[in-house]
Amino acid sequence: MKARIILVGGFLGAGKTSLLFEAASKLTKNGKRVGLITNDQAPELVDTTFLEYTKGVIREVSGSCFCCNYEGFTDAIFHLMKEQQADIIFAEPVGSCTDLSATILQPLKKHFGKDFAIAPLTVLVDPKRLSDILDGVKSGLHPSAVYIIRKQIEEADIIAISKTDLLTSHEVEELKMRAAKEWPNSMVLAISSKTGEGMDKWLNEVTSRADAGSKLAEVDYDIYAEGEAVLGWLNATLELKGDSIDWDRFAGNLLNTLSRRFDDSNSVVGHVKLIIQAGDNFVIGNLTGNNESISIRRSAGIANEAKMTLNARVQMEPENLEKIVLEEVSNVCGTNIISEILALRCLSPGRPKPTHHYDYVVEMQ
Ligand SMILES: Nc1nc2c(ncn2[C@@H]2O[C@H](COP(=O)(O)OP(=O)(O)O)[C@@H](O)[C@H]2O)c(=O)[nH]1
Ligand SMILES: [Mg+2]
Repeated sequence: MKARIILVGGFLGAGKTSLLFEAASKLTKNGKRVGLITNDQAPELVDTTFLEYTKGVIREVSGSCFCCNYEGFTDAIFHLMKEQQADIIFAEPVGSCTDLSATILQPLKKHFGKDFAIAPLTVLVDPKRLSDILDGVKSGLHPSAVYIIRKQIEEADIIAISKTDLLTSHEVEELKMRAAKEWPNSMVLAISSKTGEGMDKWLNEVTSRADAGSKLAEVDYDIYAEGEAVLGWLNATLELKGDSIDWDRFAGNLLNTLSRRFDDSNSVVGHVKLIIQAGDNFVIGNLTGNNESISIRRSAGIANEAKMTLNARVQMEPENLEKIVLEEVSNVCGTNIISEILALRCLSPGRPKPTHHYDYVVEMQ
């Protein structure tokens, strides 16, 4: 059996990592050898740390997105296939990335169509963002960032509405119908990683179909570059030490104060996530919009020492983002917790320069 590569795209906070976590855990339990490829502009990724808990095998491609580091991406695929014997490889591109059909799927089909199977491109969309887009409502996101989301959906083989546990079944059906009307050439599915609803149907599609990259979106790279450049990007890892600290509470307090600071400066949050590991335990915290969007899952318990990885993508200058994050870490640590920065990268993504760009759909033999 050929290995299979499954790409799951979608904007920051859409639910990609949560879906991959559940899918990888499920397939691993069923005896599959699962590989996972994470991706970011810089190392120190919360997603990589989190996905390590699935028992899958992980490869992180950092320093550039998949499309601009196609070699790095294909090296990761071959490593997982050959060295780790992975049967199924999930890959999560950077949330602000689009044009994956032209820059990743077509070249993969052309170069490696005989080496591994390539699943249809799934693009996850948060239901609130999707209905805002369909209603033409400005959610505070820069118009060029909204452009990126539209292009992501446009090129999808499968549009997957995420977090359906937050909607009534009537709302889910209505949203599915509206999406199907707007993008009639794509399959529209609805999934909740939280309840597992829709998961088997989606897994069935991506593990059996081979029509990857059936369409191309026409992407204006000036607008795309602007949509990415408006985001400040921060990845940091810190060592934290104190005396019997409640790390779940610490995670909640930090996300709360950060959220307030971003709201005060009218800076729209793409995604702020953190993972705190204390011994064998971990807590993962997310902020995907305003203060109400804070979610804290799992528990790191009470311990003296912990390691925190924090990733923030916020619509503001990177220097300002770094200043706010460091100030609030220091405030929440107070006099009880000593923090030491182990790694810190802060940037604004440069103009995307894909390794390959196909202007036609490669047919699979
Ligand atoms: N209610 C609910 N929340 C979800 C679901 N999937 C993801 N989330 C939340 O959405 C936020 C972003 O999730 P994540 O998987 O990191 O998104 P990514 O940036 O697309 O990888 C987190 O707070 C998750 O807990 C879901 O099915 N239901
Ligand atoms: Mg993710």
